[in-house]
Amino acid sequence: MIRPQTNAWRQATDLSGIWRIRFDPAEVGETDGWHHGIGDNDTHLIAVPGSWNEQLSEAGFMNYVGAAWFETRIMVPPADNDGRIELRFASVDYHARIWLDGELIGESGAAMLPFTLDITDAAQRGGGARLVVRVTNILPADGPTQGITKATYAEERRQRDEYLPAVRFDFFPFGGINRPVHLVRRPRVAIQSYRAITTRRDVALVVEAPDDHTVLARLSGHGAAVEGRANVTAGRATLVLAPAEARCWSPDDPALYDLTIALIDQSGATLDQVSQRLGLRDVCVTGDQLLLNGAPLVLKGFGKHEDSPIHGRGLNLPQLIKDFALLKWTGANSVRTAHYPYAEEFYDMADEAGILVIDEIFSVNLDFRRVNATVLAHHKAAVEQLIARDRNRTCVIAWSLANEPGYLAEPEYRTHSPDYWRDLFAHARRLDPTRPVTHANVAYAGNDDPAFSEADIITINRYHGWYSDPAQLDRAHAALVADFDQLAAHGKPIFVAEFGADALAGEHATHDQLFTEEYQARFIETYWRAITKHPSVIGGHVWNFADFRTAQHGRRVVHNLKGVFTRTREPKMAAWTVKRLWTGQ
Ligand code: GCB
Repeated sequence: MIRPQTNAWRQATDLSGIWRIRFDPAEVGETDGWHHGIGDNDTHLIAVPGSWNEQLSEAGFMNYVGAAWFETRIMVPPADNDGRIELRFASVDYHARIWLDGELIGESGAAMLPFTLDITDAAQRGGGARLVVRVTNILPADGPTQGITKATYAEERRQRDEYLPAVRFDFFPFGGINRPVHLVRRPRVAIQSYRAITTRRDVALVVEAPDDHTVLARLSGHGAAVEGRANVTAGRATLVLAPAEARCWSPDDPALYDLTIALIDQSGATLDQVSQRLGLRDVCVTGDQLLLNGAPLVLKGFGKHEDSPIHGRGLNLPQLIKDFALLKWTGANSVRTAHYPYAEEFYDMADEAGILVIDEIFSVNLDFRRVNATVLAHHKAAVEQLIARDRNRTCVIAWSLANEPGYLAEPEYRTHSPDYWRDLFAHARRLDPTRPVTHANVAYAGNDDPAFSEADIITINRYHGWYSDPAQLDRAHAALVADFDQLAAHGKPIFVAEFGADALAGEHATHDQLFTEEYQARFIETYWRAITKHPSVIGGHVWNFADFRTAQHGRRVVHNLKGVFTRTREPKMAAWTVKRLWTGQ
């Protein structure tokens, strides 16, 4: 998959701006012909990208889960025989159907992932066109994150109608066009895709393009410029670029090179060119260690969310810059994209800043009473799309295929999941043999979680001292060490992907008291002591980087308050604690 980019051969026009939206709770839009235009009644202005919830809370849409129709006008460039025109949506949450001048041009349920529609033949060239997108934030029951319906409430051990909106996860189901939309013009004869596999010394490229052309690739930076050339046969060209004195990429020295790949015809003319920034590094698991460039890693960092005031889950570039500054300030070297693929700009920043990324698919709390072949097929498709999008990312060091499956400790998890994991992990490894694959285990699924036998890293989320043994840190420490000792029998690296305590900024106590800043700080320090002492544990991620909005229910005070920063990014005491633990200052 090639990202929208602008150069002499490709043009990407960002369609971000103020669009119009019309909500459709009764789902009459299609029969009433809204795809020809959403009309003037009951419409609102809305920023794209952005979630509708907080933008339009005064109009009553804070908790809206359902269909909504977006409309804008686009300018389609004049016809040219050498070009294709595409619309590229970086993510529409969670499902989209798209019409151009009343004609259906496509749909996608790829939640939190991009999709592209070729509109070369559909669009009237050289004029304005009406773009209408029907979005719904209802999750289907058979996706890798299963949606919830009234019908399934009864089966849940928890009363899901305690939640507004009803969700099966602990974050807010923000709806909307949450990432940019681009109108892309690319050459008709073009580079289709490429794979860049790096070591510490070189990059091996596999470029997919039409036969009888030549691929010319160039890697430059840090005083080096190397070129390679290969002919395309059977749809691919392969070559290796090796700078004479390669400089490795790492969190301490995130040295990136500029990679450009050009497609040349037999007369020597350049038909297409794509580029990206790329670092030279390798990553692997050996015994119970995770190695970056041959040296054992200690992962220090956070689970995050894409969440900010007013934007919701919508791309918020100033906050992205701020978040990376705060990550560096704490001394973090890594992040897990809990619990879904993030915007591509996040990975740009991680590549530049030297933040290692555990890239997670959108699969939360998979309930194995309702897992079937269709769920598995959708899960595999999502893994495929994630890897297609992010496989050339230097920062991505591992794939996480699920967060907390078997969360209800349902007996079906033991019986049905082994085959499911075998199939899913093998699928991910086939698509990318170069990175470790893991999943985040919940305590209810046990230290003998069936997924562990497939995983390269034993990843766990633990809340001893919070959801169990509240305010008892000695017991929490003992329980965590007992987990580590049991898990070490797998003979693989152990990683604590979540540990944390809620703190309401400004709440204090001299004794251990839940929800105080002191307790959150002491909780993190206690866990960190155990994490750094155990030889098989390769690090931990505090849950969470910042407070984030959740559905409303009795156990959350507006937000999940486990952030070491507030939702508006002020530090709590715990932020200073992690800074001291991770930087020694
Ligand atoms: C978890 C989940 C995460 C929740 C967190 C919590 O285990 O993976 O999504 O937000 O616990 O705070 O309860």
